Amino acid sequence: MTTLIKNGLVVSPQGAIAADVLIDGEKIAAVLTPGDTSLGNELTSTADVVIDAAGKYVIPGGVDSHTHMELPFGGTFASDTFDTGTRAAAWGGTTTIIDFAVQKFGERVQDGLATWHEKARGNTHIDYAFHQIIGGVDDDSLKAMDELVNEGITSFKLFMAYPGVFYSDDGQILRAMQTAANNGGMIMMHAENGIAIDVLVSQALAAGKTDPKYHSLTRPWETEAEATNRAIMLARMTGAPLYVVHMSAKQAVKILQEAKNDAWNVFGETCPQYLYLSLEEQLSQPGFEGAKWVCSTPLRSKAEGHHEELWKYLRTNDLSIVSTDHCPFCFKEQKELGVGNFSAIPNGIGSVEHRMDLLYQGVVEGKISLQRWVEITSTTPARMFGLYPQKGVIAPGSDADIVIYNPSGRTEIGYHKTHHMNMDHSAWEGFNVDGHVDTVLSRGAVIVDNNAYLGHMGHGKYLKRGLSQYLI
Ligand code: DUC
Ligand code: ZN
Ligand code: ZN
Repeated sequence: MTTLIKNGLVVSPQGAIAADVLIDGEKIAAVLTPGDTSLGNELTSTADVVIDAAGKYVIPGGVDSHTHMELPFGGTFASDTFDTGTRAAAWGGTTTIIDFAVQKFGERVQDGLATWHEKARGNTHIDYAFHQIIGGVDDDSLKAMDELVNEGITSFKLFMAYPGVFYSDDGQILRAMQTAANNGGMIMMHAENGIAIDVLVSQALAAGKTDPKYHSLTRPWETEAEATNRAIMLARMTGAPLYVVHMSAKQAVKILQEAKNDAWNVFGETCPQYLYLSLEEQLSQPGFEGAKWVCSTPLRSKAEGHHEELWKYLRTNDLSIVSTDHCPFCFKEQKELGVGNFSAIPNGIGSVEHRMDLLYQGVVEGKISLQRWVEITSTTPARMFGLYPQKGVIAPGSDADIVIYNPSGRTEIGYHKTHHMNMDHSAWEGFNVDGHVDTVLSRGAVIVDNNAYLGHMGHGKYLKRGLSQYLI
């Protein structure tokens, strides 16, 4: 089957051009200058389906390179399955996710990965790939890292936080980095000083400070900046590339910037929550309400200027990617596990459905350019994690993952509005934004059109990834 998307403005990191996009089956066949009859004229005049994108942007489908479907955390599990989470992603114009397979402490890496394949296989609405969390660095898991790189899992997340759960000490981190330096893999780091945080948490609780806001106050920016610096230095010692996930403190990004300026292979990611939500406005809401916004790294103070600095770092490419760290928990019975003790609130916010819209708001407000929007939400994540040019670009031969985005549309975000995630609330309630995801194609199939869902579970395919295409 052939589909022609006509009259739209095709946006890439290089610019925006008026072009028609011809799709043949699951792939993009041609990107044509409107009115050009020298190439593909016959094909375009006989396309089975024609979609008129006049006045709209035609962009590569979003690539969310940081999600946690069904993550075990704090005695419960993230509430989105691969079914509900990828369906919500599709609604919001994300056509690929990279989720984190988990090696729990004491488990073999391969067994953790097999569990993740079982959770996802046949259950996703869009294409998906995996990173691997290494929850216990030892000889066996280091060997497994080599095996996984050959199987298309080319990035490994380590934690400097959560002692006794996912935590790795510096020696373990160094060994994993040495392994990655050797096999070409990327080390992804949750950079917070978990040992110091645990002391601050105990002291706060002992002093009767139990409200959700203390989650942020016991994880001050210094704990993120110190860990970021340490991770960079350890990576430097080994030559491993380093990708620091969910950065929220401006001081931590400043440290990363210095290493980038020295041309080291270090990269940073932030998430919509750190660009919009804050300690003052959300996490400090009265009573237990703030639990909705407990995530790690934590929401930070707007008064301290983190939010504006992060937007700036997105413009300067010191931050390369905006992913979601999608890790949803219901308020009832999940967030509520932490009533009277903020440290027992499961950490995470659900955003997989709203990332493209929330970041487009940055374009509307003049914080990033239209091209940069596409770059940080689609093209760079695809290149960073070895999926390009299959994903992240509208070009002949690439998968026909395409979003037709309407800049004149409007999206009202909220639990009873544009919310399809498996949560009983929205961390984004009341965010009404310009722009609307009108149509979404995944490998040539229209899965969302005009507020109707046309996709189905099982459509998504597993993607084996190559090495990062950013390494120097
Ligand atoms: N941070 C979160 O907010 N949730 C899951 C794990 C993490 O690192
Ligand atoms: Zn993390
Ligand atoms: Zn995460």
